[in-house]
Amino acid sequence: MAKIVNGVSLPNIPWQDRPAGCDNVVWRYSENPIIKRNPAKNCQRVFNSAVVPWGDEFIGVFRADTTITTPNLHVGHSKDGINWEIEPEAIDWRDENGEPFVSTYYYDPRVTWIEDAYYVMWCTEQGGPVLGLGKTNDFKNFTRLPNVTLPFNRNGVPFPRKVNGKYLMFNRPSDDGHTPFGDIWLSESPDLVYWGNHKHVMARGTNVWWESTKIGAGNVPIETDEGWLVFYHGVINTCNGFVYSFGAMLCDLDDPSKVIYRGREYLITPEEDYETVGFVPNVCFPCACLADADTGRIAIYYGAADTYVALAFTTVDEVLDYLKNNHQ
Ligand code: BMA
Repeated sequence: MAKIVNGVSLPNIPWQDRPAGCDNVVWRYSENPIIKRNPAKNCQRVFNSAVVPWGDEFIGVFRADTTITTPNLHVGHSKDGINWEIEPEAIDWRDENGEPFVSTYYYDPRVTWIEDAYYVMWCTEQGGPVLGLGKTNDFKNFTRLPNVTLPFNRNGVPFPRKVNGKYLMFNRPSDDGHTPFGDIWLSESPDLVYWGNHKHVMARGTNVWWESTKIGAGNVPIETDEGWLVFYHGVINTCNGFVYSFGAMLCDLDDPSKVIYRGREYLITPEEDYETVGFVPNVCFPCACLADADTGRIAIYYGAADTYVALAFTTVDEVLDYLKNNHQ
């Protein structure tokens, strides 16, 4: 039995057992999508969002596209991790002196507790898409730190703790368009400001077509006694455009640039109407997981068709067992 390490007990994690007759490693919540169109004022489409436990409840940072389509980040609250209330006003980011620190867009947030605060990493604008970083302790006051990359980089995922004395993040150097290429890289920092020692982790697939165009880390890595567990999106370019699926990988605990297992198949690919029909059809894009250290249950939050938030389930054992038997 694989174990979650440095995790929390989450007896109230959203959960459904695998449906009878289904033998998928990851299975969808039957009432998906959990966030539908226009869930709050100023939020026309909410997707690709990040959630964390908050006392006995849950809280999160949500990507919300507006009536001018430009995305903002909004706080959302939930008692059960399924029914969410999204705040109508976007997060009011301030710099370390309390002055407004405004960018033209904010998207694909990840959130994790690191040492003293909840840190948010997302894609923002500074001469092109770059990764932004900020922190909060109360989800009311948000402080921005300097942006962490040069252009162009739009997929950043922080680790929940230092490894060998360094903060880490997965990221994906890319281009200024819709990025027809992209691999997963690991960067480290002594202070969350200066980032370097960049290491190539994993290239897009070659003979495995579902991830042949680009790949990008999804959730903040889940620490298990066998390695860091990460769901990652993989993209294929079809004659009708990109299709985003997701699979899983396990990285070395001491050096996460080393991939122990990379799953061969996708675990979720667009199949349901809410995944295949929307603002951008055929997108399943994981940005967050909740994980219960007691049972090994995992709830995966993913954006569907750049329009909805959806939920899927698995367990640490199921995924690791799968990765051991079906890796590339
Ligand atoms: C990526 C990002 C994601 C989006 C995806 C599919 O480049 O913009 O936010 O889900 O494209 O449109």
